[in-house]
Amino acid sequence: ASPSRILILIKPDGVRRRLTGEILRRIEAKGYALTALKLLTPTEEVLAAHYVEHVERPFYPGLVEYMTSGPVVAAVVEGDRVIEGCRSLMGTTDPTTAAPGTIRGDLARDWGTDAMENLIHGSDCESSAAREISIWFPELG
Ligand code: YYY
Ligand code: MG
Repeated sequence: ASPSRILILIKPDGVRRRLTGEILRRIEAKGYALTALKLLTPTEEVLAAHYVEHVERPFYPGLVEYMTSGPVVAAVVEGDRVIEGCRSLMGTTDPTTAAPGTIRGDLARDWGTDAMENLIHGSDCESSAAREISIWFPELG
């Protein structure tokens, strides 16, 4: 298969807890390539575009507070079936029950905050990857 791309975010808890290197190490160790990388604190406008499917959900205000609480690392990662591969590396959304061996399962837990602090975002399909890459890396367009 031809290589595909995914938008990865290391969320503010990951940067704050000095897990950026560990998370990128796991992605690179799997054989995927970083093709773009930056550190920034997201605006509410960027998050509303990124989480367009969630803006009306009850957890959205807490999600915005969490995601704007500090810098995130945004990356474009490339490789064969990289979306399936990275989603598998990440583990399920809820860090408490994410499988051991996954990024969320090994490194995250429920901290009792309003937001689900689960360390990492990865696009869930090719169309959302393309949409999210254009939001976080407009200069690549
Ligand atoms: O793709 P993924 O991050 O695993 O989960 P999504 O269902 O797309 O939700 C995005 C984001 O929203 C999730 O990482 C945490 C937060 N969230 C939440 O706080 N509470 C929920 N019930 C569902 C999602
Ligand atoms: Mg998602």
